[in-house]
Amino acid sequence: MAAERTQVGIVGAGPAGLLLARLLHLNGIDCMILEARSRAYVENRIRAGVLEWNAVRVLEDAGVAGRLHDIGLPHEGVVLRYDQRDHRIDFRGLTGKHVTVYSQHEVVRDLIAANLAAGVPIVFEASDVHPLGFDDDAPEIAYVAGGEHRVLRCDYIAGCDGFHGVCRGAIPAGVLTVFDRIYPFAWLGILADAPPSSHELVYANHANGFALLSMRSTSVSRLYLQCAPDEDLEAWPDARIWDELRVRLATREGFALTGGPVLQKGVTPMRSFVVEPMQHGRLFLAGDAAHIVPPTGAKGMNMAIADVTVLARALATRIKDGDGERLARYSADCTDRVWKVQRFSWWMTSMLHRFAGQTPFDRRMQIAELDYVATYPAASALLAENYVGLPIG
Ligand code: RFL
Ligand code: PHB
Repeated sequence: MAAERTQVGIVGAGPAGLLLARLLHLNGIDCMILEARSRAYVENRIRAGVLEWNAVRVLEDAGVAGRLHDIGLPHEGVVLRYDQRDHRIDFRGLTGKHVTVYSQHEVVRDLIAANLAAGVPIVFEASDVHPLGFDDDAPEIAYVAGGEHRVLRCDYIAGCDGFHGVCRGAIPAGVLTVFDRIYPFAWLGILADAPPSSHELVYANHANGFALLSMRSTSVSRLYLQCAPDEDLEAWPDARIWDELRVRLATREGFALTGGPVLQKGVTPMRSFVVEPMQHGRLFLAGDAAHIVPPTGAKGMNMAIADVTVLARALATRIKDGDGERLARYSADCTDRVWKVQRFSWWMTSMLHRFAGQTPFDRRMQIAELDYVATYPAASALLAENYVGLPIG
C-alpha cells in the first residue's frame, strides 16, 4: 500500500476544502485534498450564486478574486415582492456593504487553479475514502486512486466533504448532537439562457407559493419555484415552469418576465441541519459536512467560507506557533455564528413560503411581517445586515 504524508489531509474539493487548502498553503502549511468526483464534475456543478461582503474579502486576501471582480455582479439590494408590489431593501444605504453575484462553480474553478498552480495536490476521483485514527495522535486517510490502495498520514483531518460525505459519519456514535428540521416543500430551480428580468434578486411571496428570480450573469437567469419535496420534474415541461413563474412574479405594474431556453432543471430539498461539536479529536468538520440551511437566505457557500477561515487561522496558530487554544475553540467559535445564520435562513424561509394548512390569519401574519420588514428602517436593517453577512471569527 502506497503511503504519503502531509500536515492537513482534506476530504472534499468544494468551496470549503479548496479554500482551506489555499489559506493553509498561504500560511506555509502542507496539505492535500482527496475528492470523490472528477475535476470537470466539480467545476460544472451548478449551485450557489451569492457571496457575502466578508466572503469576498476572504477570497481577495486569498488572492483568488481576480475573475470575481471582472465578471461578478455587485448587488446593492434585493426586492421583496408581495401583494404584487415591490419593496426594495437597500443594502448599501442600510449597511454600507453589498453582496456579489458570482457562481459557486466559478469560485471552485478559481480555487482549483490557484491550488494546482501553487503545487497543492488534489486527488480527483478518489474512492473508498476513510478517515481513521483521529481519536488519537495518528490520523490517516485511507483511499483508492487509479485502482491503488493508498494511505495519507497527517496531523489533522478536515472533513469538507459536504452533507453526504463520510467524515461526519466516521465520528463515533454518541459524540455528536444533531439538530434537524425538514421543511414540507422544495425548490424547483432552472438555469435559463435569458437575460435577467430584474437588475436585482426578487424574493416573491405569492398565494401559489414562493418564487425567486436570480441570475448568474447579464445573459443567464436562475429562477426557482416552491414545489413539493417529491415533485415530479416530468410534470414540469419548460412552458409550465415559465407560466407559473409569470403568475408568481406578476406585479400590478405589469412585470414582464423574459423567457428562454432552459439549460438545467432540478429539485432542491429544504432542510436546516446542525451538528455539535464540529470536531472530534483531530478531525474537524467544515461547511455542509457540519450544517446545512434552506437556500432562502443564500448562506450555504458563505458559511463554508466562514468556517474554513476560522479553521485555517486555528490550524496555523497550532502548527506554526504551537498554540492550540484557537483550535480547541474551533467548534464553539463557529457554532455561535452558525446558529445566527440558521436563524436568518429559517426566518426568511418562514416569511416567504406557503405552508400547508396555512390559515387566512397565518397568511395575514406573513404579509404583516413582510410589510414591517419592508417599511420600518430598523426591520429592513435586520434583513440587510444578515444578508450582506455577519462578521467572520
Ligand atoms: P460541497 O460543495 O458539497 O463540497 C463537498 C465536496 O466533497 C466531495 N465528497 C467527497 N470527497 C471524497 N470522498 C467522499 N466520500 C466524498 N463525499 C463528498 C463532493 O464531491 C464535493 O466536491 O460542500 P462545501 O464545500 O461545504 O460547500 C457548501 C456549498 O456547496 C453549499 O452550502 C451551497 O451550494 C448552498 N447553496 C447556496 N449557498 C450560498 O452561500 N448562496 C447561495 O445562493 C446558495 N444557493 C445552494 C444554493 C445550494 C443549492 N443546492 C443545489 C443544494 C442553491 C442551490 C440550488
Ligand atoms: C441562486 O442564485 O442560486 C440563489 C440566490 C439567492 C438565494 C438562493 C439561491 O437565496
